[in-house]
Amino acid sequence: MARWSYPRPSPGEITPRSVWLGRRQMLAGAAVTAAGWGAGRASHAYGAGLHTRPGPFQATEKPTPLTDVTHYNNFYEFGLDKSDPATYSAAFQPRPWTLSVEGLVAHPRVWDLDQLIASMPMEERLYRMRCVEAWSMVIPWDGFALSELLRQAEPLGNARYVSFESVVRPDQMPGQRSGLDTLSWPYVEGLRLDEAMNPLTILAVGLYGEMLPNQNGAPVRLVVPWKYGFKGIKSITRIRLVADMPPTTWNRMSPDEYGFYANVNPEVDHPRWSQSSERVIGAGGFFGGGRKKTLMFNGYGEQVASMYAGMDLRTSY
Ligand SMILES: Nc1nc2c(c(=O)[nH]1)N[C@H]1C(S)=C(S)[C@@H](COP(=O)(O)O)O[C@H]1N2
Ligand SMILES: [Mo]
Repeated sequence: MARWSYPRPSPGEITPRSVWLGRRQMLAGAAVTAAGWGAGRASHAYGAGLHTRPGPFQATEKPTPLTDVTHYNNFYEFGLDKSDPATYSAAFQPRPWTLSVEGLVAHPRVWDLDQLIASMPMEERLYRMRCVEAWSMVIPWDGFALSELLRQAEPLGNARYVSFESVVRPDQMPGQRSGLDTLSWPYVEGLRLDEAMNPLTILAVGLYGEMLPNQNGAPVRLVVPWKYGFKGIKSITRIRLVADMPPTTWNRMSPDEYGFYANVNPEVDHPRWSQSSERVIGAGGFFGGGRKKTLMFNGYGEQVASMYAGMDLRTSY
């Protein structure tokens, strides 16, 4: 298991969000615009935004414009089209929120999310994100390492996997109402314990320095940048340490197409399309310029490849 810990910043070291967002805005050029911050903007946002400090693992690519990050989403609880989550998530209430950490741990606990956020070392991490549908974005997430939370819960010796569960609220999530039940609810996902403890794995509670918009998984979602996007389960209510490999939504729905591991791998095609390249959302549109080659482990091999040494990644896809 990874035993990684970064130094906790003293309060004086924490960069006010306005400062680093300013830096990010310079990097992103005109990417951050008021108009881009559209439907679903958190009405409950902290007045001053989220206080984070730049963490390790900053991608060098240009961040995807905020308007694309918040208007091209997969979140089946709000519909199937990429534009549905922005359109239909405004009534979702992400606060108050409890997140339970349970199962094979010495210290199970039901957290009030805001108390958890206040107690965690918050970071901003610019990550490359790659969807199984062969498109990609670069997103400045705000959050904390999942390992910090799991370490506090103290996994027991027989805990080998971590399972995650999304909220079920048909009254606020039109995609969960009968007749529209495209997936079985709740949406569930899982990681091996070492993957969950890897320093790249975070729970995100914001992006671009603001509270997570509803369509991006408010108020808390998983981000695992070397895996296809569907592993990044949104609106999480329950984290459970378990002994056996847990079921995952897309694997359950179509096991031939979506495996448990779901590592980004340009050499293993999806049965219905190639994974060798990706469409870069917000970069040059559909006509050239906006495509690039997909990298093994989404370019994070240095950090994660050793976890899969000796595994046949064609079988364990
Ligand atoms: N609960 C839940 N989580 C989910 C999904 C979903 O439908 N429901 N879609 C997944 C898929 S397929 C992707 S690509 C990412 C998209 O995250 P984004 O919209 O913030 O880019 O969320 C993932 N998490
Ligand atoms: Mo996806």
